[in-house]
Amino acid sequence: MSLSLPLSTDQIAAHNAARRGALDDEYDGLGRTLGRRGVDIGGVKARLGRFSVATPSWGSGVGGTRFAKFPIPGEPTNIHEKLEDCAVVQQLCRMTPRVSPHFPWDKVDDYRALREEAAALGLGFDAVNSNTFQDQRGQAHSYRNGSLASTEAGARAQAVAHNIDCIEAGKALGSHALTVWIGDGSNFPGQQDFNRAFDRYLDSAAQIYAALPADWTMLLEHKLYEPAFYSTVISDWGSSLLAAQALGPKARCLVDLGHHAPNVNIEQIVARLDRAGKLGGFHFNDSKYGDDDLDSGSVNPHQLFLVFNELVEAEARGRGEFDPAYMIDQSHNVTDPIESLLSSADAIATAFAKALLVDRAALHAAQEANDVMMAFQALRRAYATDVSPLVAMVRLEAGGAVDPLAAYRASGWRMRKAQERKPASGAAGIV
Ligand SMILES: [Mn+2]
Repeated sequence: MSLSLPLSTDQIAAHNAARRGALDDEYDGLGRTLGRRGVDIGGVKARLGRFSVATPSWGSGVGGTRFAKFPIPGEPTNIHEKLEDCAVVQQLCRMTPRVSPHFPWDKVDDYRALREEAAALGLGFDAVNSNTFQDQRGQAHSYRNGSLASTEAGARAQAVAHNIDCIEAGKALGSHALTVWIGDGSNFPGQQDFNRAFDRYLDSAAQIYAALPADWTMLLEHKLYEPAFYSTVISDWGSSLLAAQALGPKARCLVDLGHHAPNVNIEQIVARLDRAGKLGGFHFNDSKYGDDDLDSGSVNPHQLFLVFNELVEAEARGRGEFDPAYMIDQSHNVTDPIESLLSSADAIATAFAKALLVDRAALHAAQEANDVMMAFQALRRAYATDVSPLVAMVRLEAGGAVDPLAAYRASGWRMRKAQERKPASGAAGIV
């Protein structure tokens, strides 16, 4: 299969050549700083170079709020154009080699052909996502009263069948995970029996679980509220963990950073789920008030760092095979989605790089000695380090751009696509 990357490699090479001298200088300076702390920058660079995060197919389109969506010229309107844009992101940052598709939005007739199309763009596929939170044209049963947890047997069976269809599509795409999020819940006290709804969910989820191939993971995504505003069936990590434990070893919990009550200690949830052997994956985004789906690290980069600090701890603890599915899950309402994905990939890599710099021995010794200030300083010193030359060097060595946003703007990609692609609709829709 010959690669057909979307952007000119000559243009990226020229972009990098103009920045190489300054980057080498800054990288060497950081290397000396870290060397004085006993940290080998080459080792950190190698570890960071193995890190990757999936992009969501829907994240390449302009999102919307419940009020409106404002499309931009040249935005993608189908899975083929979405793949092209995800390939632009990957070509520039070299950290997002897989796309996570969402069905039925990304439905095609021939998934093997789609897999080849993606491979030619330098992409593979990550977890497949089902959608039983909205009705599709022509379906027999409505999800108005819920899907996997509905009181209506027909709606439950239809939702189970859709998830099994997603697994089948995923097999052809080379995926190894199914992410299940349901909007089921209630808007009024008394509307729904909490436990009977949970039991119906477990019964439906078990039927999906039974259809999973041996090497697949079923990722259960919880969310506190919305669209149900009084109770949600899989509302928090506790319900998610109970469900994952009931279903079996292939079921794990997925943590979306925006799906918690305000001020919840998400990094502690990460540690607990890892301890239970049920940490399955992440949806990265950021928020100020609720499930805002803002760009990763844009509001609270320190929280992102603390989450990665727990992930590095978890990997070091080595509880079995540690390989969480990382994905960006954002809604880009007021930016060019490619720019937001590039900025987010950079923020995620930055948080991970800083977490790799934590002096674990000093941290653990301070914790054991109850030396509160030095334990805190072990984290603070890592967080305060400017790792941007390291992150840029990893990108450069992988074939990406030193400054992805500048290279993207110079490419004129969106303007070219505005000439070629048909306009997107302005229909609103939270995803
Ligand atoms: Mn999510």
